[in-house]
Amino acid sequence: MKLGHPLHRHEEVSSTNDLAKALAAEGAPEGTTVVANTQTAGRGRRGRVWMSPAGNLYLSVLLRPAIAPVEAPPLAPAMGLAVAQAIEEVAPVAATIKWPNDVLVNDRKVAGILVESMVAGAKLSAAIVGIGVNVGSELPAEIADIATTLSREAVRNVRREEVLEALLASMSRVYARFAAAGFADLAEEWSDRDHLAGRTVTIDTGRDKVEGIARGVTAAGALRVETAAGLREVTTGEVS
Ligand code: BT5
Repeated sequence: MKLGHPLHRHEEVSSTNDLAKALAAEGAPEGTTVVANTQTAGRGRRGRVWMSPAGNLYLSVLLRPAIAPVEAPPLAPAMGLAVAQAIEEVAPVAATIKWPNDVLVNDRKVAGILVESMVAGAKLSAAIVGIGVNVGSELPAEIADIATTLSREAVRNVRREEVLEALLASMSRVYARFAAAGFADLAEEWSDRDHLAGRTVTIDTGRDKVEGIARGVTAAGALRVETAAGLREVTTGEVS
């Protein structure tokens, strides 16, 4: 499966995920991709804002994996691996992945991933993988301390198009492996880039707060946390 076909390019959109969702609802095929130069309502998880100044990369890829909705969570870390690989192809940097969905360079966020599932009955009809990569635009002051751009880290002018090309290729490779063998096939490579391993974390799962030391990911893409009460596996949540 070569993702990125058909490719819909826009100068400005509300959110590429919204356009991809609308295309999915109209029956667009797997691989359909929406790219924009800027977003007026870019979003992260849980209603957070994704700052989207012009010139960075904002894209959404429509996937139609043959999995149940409960099997969708590992798609985010899987795509995180694809983003990290693409970044390392275009820039001489080491990219780490902060479970479940952040990609960091030198401890600062350079890319974020938002996977939104579309469900029809008991089935997953589509998964929209939205990715924002800070390529080279000046970042807003609010995130200056926590975020960075590829051009800054690479100390050269990285082009949007080269990132897009590398990203669509790495996503295609990773997705093919995910579809064939699940996250298990990616877990080892993911672990090589695990930003949280060995760190003390607090995870808000929505139901409770899990505190402990991050001990890597499971074959199912869950985060393993060593707590005072023993090992816990967290499928989704917010890490702080
Ligand atoms: C994410 O959310 O990291 C997922 C971001 C996904 C963005 C893409 S862009 C294309 C597609 N269309 C959309 O509308 N969204 C997707 P989350 O883990 O909730 O992180 C959000 C937090 O990251 C914010 O609260 C800020 O602290 C920080 N942030 C916001 N904009 C940022 C940026 N440009 N670079 C780095 N960090 C940012």
